[in-house]
Amino acid sequence: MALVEVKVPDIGDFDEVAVIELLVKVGDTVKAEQSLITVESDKASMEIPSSTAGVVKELRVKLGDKVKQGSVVLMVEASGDVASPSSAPAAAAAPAATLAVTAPVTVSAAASTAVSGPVQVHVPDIGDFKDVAVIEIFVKPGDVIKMEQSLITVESDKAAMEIPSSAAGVLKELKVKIGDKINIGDLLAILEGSVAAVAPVATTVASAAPVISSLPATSPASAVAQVAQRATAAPAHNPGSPTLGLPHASPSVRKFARELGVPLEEVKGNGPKGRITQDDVQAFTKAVMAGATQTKAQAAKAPAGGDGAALGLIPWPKVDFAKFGPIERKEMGRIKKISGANLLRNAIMIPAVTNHDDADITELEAFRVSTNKENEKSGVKVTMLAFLIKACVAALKKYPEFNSSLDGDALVYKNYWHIGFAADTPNGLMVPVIKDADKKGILQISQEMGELAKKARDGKLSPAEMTGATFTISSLGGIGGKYFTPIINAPEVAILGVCKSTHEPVWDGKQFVPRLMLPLSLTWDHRVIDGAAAARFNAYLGQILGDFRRVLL
Ligand code: CAO
Repeated sequence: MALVEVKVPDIGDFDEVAVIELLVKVGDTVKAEQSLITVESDKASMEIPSSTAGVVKELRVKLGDKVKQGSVVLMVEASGDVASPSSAPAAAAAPAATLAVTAPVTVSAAASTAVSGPVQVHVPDIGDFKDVAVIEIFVKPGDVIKMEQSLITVESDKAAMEIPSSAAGVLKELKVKIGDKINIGDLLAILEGSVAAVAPVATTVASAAPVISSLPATSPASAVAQVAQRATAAPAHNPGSPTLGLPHASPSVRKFARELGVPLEEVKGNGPKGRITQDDVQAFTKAVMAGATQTKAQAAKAPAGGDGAALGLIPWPKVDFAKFGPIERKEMGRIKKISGANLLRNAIMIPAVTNHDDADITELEAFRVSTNKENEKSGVKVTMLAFLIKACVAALKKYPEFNSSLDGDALVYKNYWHIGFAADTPNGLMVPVIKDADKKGILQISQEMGELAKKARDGKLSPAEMTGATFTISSLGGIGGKYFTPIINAPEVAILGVCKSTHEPVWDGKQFVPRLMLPLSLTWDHRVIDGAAAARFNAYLGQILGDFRRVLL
């Protein structure tokens, strides 16, 4: 079978365009007309199709190479299905013909004339493209349209382009909708008002400056200035932010995204110059499926307190309890409702894991009891929770990711240590915060805790006293229990649950001795923290509680 050179076809006025994407690799079987590479100039990008079918034997270009008409892209072992001269080159040259009219050169302000009244905007000369589909509409009736502002995007199977307005004014009527197939001369829109319309002669040229693929539309007046700028730095894709044009992606990637229903404007591009690649679309899809991220549409539909419908769950069971016995219905309090909605979100959205461990607090408890005796008259009672707060600060400093928060794809490490503690109140669960716990001693922490817990029970906590925590401790030690699985207080990434200490027989290497063991349950966000780090955190916490002198090491 013959080895065939596949060359860059006629790409019009475009000379020395950069290869920004390789869409095939050696060993791939390609069809005639299949896209092989994407090239990009400062104004447009397009995919270069294969003129023949076969197996790719050698790639003659790499990312960043500059190519022009006639450059060899790759060597193909032809399967015999070589596109006929009449069809293949023509098809390959189709985008080229379009590109040839994209030069933003000819219109000057002098070409414009002031007119008023309704102005029809037609589809300009878009080259060889016929019956191209409208895939995006940027404007709506009532919008004030500037000259050359992009109105719609059309897309063929090889390229996409924005169609600019040939006039300025208020949009009265849009004559196309998504999915419509359009051709040169079709009526696009009717504008009204005192408008400056491009003179007819210029219209054909200037408004025939469609911007292919993803770069924003260029106004002729500013085109020359922008050319130099874009030649070195194409606009970086800023996911999530409103853009005038399309996200920075090739037509095939956009088609791929459309097929999956992926909102491309929310995908972060990791390709050259922030370009969105097929891998980026796949990674975004996986993240959404795994629940690690949400599309904006999903976030908008998220349940407030919910019945689970938005999560695709079966409805909450509705039972007529009165059928089974006497009942009394009481509306839940405000705090319970608020904390309930927060707990639900945190339980659903955080991939949480809990590690259980025990700390030997025999000596620490003896110290606590003696400290309380010494300070009897001060009125400040020291409980184990104050020591736990101090020990947690030390562990958070040693393992800073536990003191961080997720912000998109970034972790925010906080260089302050504000510790929240869950307080049981008649109105429900409240979490007052000990600010700057790293700078405070056990006695001060105990005193503040007492005051904050009282305020919580009296419903007198200020918002400032309940915000800013970097880590939370939930202690049920005064009540009982062995272990439990506390729910992380987002946007924190971990929480420590503490239960009642008990004397247990512990093997000291020779014999069992009675030791006071404190059960610890650490829940952590698996997106941020690994199991090994969590085990180390717990182990270190246990060591400190066993001997606080370790904090000094
Ligand atoms: N093991 C054994 N005893 C413990 C202990 C532990 N881990 N922690 C506290 N105790 C003891 C104290 O020493 C105290 O004993 P004495 O009365 O004999 O001195 C007694 O239990 C009561 O302590 P406390 O609960 O008043 O004090 P605290 O500092 O431990 O806790 C506060 C303060 C506000 C956190 C607590 O009162 C509280 O509200 N806890 C509940 C938190 C909660 O609801 N968490 C669940 C959240 S998830 O739904």
